[in-house]
Amino acid sequence: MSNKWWGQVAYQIYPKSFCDSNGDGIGDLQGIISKLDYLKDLGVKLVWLSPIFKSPFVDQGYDIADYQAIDPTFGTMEDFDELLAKAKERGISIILDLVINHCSSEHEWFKKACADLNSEEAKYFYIREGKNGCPPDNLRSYFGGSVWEKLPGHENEDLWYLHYFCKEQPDLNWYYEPLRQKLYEMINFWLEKGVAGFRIDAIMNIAKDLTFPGLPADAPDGMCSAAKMTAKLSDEAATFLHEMNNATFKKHGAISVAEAFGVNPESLSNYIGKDGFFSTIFDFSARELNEKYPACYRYRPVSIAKWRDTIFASQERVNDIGFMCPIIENHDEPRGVSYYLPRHAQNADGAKAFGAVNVLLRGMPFIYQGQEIGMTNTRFDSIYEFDDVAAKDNYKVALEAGLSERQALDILNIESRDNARTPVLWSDEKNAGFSSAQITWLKVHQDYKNLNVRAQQNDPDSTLAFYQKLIALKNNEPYHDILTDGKFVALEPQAEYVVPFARELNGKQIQVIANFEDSAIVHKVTPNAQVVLSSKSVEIKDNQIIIPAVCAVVIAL
Ligand code: TEU
Ligand code: CA
Repeated sequence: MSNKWWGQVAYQIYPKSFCDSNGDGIGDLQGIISKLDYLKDLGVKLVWLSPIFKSPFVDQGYDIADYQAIDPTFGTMEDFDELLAKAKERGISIILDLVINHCSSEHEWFKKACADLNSEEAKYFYIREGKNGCPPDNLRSYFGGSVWEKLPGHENEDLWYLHYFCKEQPDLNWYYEPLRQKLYEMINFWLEKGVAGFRIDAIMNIAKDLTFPGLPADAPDGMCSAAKMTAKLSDEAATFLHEMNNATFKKHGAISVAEAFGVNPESLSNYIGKDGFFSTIFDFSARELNEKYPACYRYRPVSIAKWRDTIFASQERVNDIGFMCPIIENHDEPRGVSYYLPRHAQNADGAKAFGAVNVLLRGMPFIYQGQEIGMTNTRFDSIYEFDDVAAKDNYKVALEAGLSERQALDILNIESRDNARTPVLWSDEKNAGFSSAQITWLKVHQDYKNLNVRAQQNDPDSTLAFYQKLIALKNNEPYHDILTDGKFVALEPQAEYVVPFARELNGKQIQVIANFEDSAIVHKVTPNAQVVLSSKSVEIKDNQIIIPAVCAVVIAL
């Protein structure tokens, strides 16, 4: 049995919403420890924890105030060590979230920089003179407004600092080598503690044009999205990424999974090839279809047919280069079943069929917490129920663009990151068994009475049971090798909403046919075909399978 990381299935935990052990309404490390057997039974071998470090939580922990301290909200370093050890006992490796494009404005580095412009720490940030009282350039933050903010303590001077995300997330100056060494020391601290590696946050943004020229405006506000500058500089980060890999991950044989938006396709082999900067990157090609900048109210729905064509092109491009991580959702995206599937498939049947695609595509799939039970978008009835800094900005921009409050709220219900951040649904008890608190930090999904882990754990036909079978198929013989190393081959869709592909190795084939149509399709097979797994009952008759509406079939040839 290969121990190749891409032969595994991974899982993302958003700690604030996973499980609350002490009744404060917020998830924590002891809550995760209490669910390790659940994760073992699911069959996942690698778990990514979204940030658990000291933070003021302006961007839900992606604003780190101390890279080597656990935030008390989540527990203590002893809790973390216990989690690491108990996960290891269950064959589960832990990777942490490496947020190094920026830190928190509460970090001591930034406080020292503001207190003394001649300090060493002042060189860790981008502090620049304005232009006659205006920001140095016209870039717009990912969270709205200028990427420049007046430097605290110097408000009556024309001094600004750079933040590609919110103003409480000052960008770190990667062009200052001592800062990079500080970051590498921190990375090695965690690797020496026994974490298996990292998911690397927003890493393409570390490349900057130090002349800060700005870009032509992409909206009436006269600004241009910072994402466009990052895309323009996408090959600039290479030197830093190569240096970081050699100074940290490579030395420890660690796995590194980068959140790399906008990688230049010609440079992909530098990122995920044999000697790539990273072990792998997430496949965001479907997410990137929806150019949400400068505002999410301009989103365009992405059909499962468009999703298929985009992901298939990405799979074919990567076949001979390396491996990526297929996802259908994460903590930054709405639930995949709600976002990509036609309305008649936004249910358990659709969740199972989409799961078959996610888990069996080539690469290391990440399942996002709650995806395995078929969680869909949560219904938010007021802007005050949203928590996300991006949601609040998108709402403001939508109203400024002339949309009504109802229209803006409807779009946030489709697009907001909060859709993925509501508590995991463990049972039909209060707060869906997530917490014993009076209220939870974010509202609980409206369907928790029927849609929850406990209701599915004893149901062999549940979404959860189907995910366990899918993951077991990949984890075990006889299909582990073909599902690990098998080439991706796109098959001809029998209809618009069909996602058909194969994995090929040494003359053998595993076919995955996911039918998201609202009617059955016919799939022709060769005489030696055998149905390995199916989300609804099917049979092979006269060398063909009638695949019912909203059903996925896995066939061995
Ligand atoms: O996201 C980086 C990022 O560029 C996209 O996720 C996008 O900008 C964001 O979703 C806004 O819509 C990473 C983290 O995944 C995200 O949660 C953080 O907010 C962000 O970096 C800043 O650390
Ligand atoms: Ca708690």
